Amino acid sequence: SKKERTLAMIKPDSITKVGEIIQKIYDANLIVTKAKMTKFSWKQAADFYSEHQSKSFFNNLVQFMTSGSVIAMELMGDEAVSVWRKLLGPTDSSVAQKEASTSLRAQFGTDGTKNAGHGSDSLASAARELEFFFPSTAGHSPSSTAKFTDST
Ligand code: YYY
Ligand code: MG
Repeated sequence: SKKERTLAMIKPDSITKVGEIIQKIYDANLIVTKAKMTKFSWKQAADFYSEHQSKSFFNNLVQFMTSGSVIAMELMGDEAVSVWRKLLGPTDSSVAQKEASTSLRAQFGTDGTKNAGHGSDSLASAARELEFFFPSTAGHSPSSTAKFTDST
């Protein structure tokens, strides 16, 4: 198995569960190597989910993602991308709640939109999404890379 990095996010509905979620991450042999608590603007949430901009659920999704704070984390470990998505469970929390094995979306999510967390779906997505929250500055001017710099 190979060491990977992935972007995990605790969504606004589960922000108070951060302790339990970090414990599950640790129990799954992943470590949190970066973390940031922040709040999406409408534009930032729409940019983050731009692959879904043509979907019927897009406005509901952006509405939910801007409804409170989120915690973005870089996770590292063997097969981090798939291990974290497995911890999350099925996208729709009501489906997750019907599965035999428990998952974060089963425990903390509500429905197909309010579903507790996000996980990158591939190494390419992970690279893009990690850069979104934790921009590297090497070889770039800060203004062109700081996509998620707090305004305060
Ligand atoms: O990667 P994952 O989060 O499991 O699902 P996606 O298909 O990428 O959808 C992203 C996000 O959009 C999902 O976590 C909730 C929301 N969503 C929704 O509100 N309604 C749907 N029918 C499908 C997805
Ligand atoms: Mg996805």
